[in-house]
Amino acid sequence: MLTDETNSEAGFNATYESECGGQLYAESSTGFIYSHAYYGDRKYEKSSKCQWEIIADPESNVKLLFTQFSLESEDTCEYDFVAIFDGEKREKKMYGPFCGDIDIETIITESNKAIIEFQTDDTVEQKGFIIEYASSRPVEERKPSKFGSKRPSKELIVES
Ligand SMILES: [Ca+2]
Repeated sequence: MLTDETNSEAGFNATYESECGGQLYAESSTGFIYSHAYYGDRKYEKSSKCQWEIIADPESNVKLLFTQFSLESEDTCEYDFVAIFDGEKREKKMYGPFCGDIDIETIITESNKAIIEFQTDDTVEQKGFIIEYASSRPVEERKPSKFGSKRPSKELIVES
């Protein structure tokens, strides 16, 4: 993983170069996101900014489970943090920012897309995180199942 450590001014316009992040598809089987390539062997990188887009099929949601989480701790999580956005529009719904050593409950998006942002500053690194992701069907799905119908299959329905 390459990160650009020439970040001069902290702020929203700081530019970073990074090999991390990417676009992933959520399926019913679980996938894993690591904060960095050498998770477990090394701490995460300084001055990095990573963004993962996780997309489920249009009728599903994205389920995220933080199985490991250890970032530099700070009261308002300004130094190193993870933030989760629900859907295409960033202002729609945000979870976090998260930092420190915390237990985060499972997050299930309302849309079929989750954006995970991971940003670090230029001092103090920690172990990082592992996030499991998978697609999740909405609980209140009202569509009748084609295969779950109890109506006799040979019955003809005539609409008058
Ligand atoms: Ca840091």
